[in-house]
Amino acid sequence: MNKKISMIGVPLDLGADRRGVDMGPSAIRYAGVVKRLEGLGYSVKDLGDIPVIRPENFEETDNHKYLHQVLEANERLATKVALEIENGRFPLVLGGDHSIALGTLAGVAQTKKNLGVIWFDAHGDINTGLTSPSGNIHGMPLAASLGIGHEALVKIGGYSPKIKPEHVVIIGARDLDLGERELIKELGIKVYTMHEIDRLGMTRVMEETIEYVTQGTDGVHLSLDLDGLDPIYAPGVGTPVIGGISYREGHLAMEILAEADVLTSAEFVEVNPILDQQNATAAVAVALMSSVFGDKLL
Ligand code: NNH
Ligand code: MN
Ligand code: MN
Ligand code: MN
Repeated sequence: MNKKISMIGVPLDLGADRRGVDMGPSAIRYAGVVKRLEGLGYSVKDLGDIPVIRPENFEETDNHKYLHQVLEANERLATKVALEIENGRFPLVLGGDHSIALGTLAGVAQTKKNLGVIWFDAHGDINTGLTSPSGNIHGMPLAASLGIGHEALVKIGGYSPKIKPEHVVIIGARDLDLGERELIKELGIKVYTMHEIDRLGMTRVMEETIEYVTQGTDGVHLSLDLDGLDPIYAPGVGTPVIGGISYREGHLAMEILAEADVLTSAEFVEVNPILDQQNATAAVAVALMSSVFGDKLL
């Protein structure tokens, strides 16, 4: 693994239309992310937060809430991520709601034309304005990154698509909207729902996932939504879904990923400390990061 990490916070909650997740980057820093990664031998440069413009009033464009603000923050994020990669550093992005994957992927895929993506989430985030039940853009970043959806979202960073369906794996899904199920089937995207995780076990799921996302790819991005974990372990998320990945299964997944040594970028999103006690979910995020960056436990 690249030993030079550039950490970028994105205090955006407009993609989830819910206050509190904008404090995710602070909560994760407060939980001690820098010390933890330095303790593992990394040099961590904290680049601070991307500025987010907060509108005075509610805004919506064709079933996309706060489209302009989400676009603006993600354009800035894309530029920053691309620059850090150019400088030979590993981008670690802290959310913020999951719409920030738009900017992260737009930055990463500028140099990685065949990027593998592991989407760890209770949800598919593969809605468009036409299928979204909420109009929340955090439910759309996977579709837009594949080149599907609102023109402006699809074109973040000035190009499209960022990724290809055959390079994506979704892990932990248990709340997929109707339009998402249809698109997943149409595109043939590989999904390990909770059913497959129960059935196969996390070890096999991760071994297959790693094999899959490294076929014909030039890098692997981890997009980890904390709501992939069960709300017992990660209660501080805006859209908790019962029946999720356990604390140890989550760690096992990260440890297997660390061992495979394939990641080239990562983001941890949807931490909402307002909905939390004792900053528990940010602490879980930091613990998972520690595992994925190679903490051996012994
Ligand atoms: N699928 C729902 C929607 O699009 C919920 C998305 N919420 C998330 N996604 N937290 O990860 O509105
Ligand atoms: Mn998500
Ligand atoms: Mn989710
Ligand atoms: Mn739903």
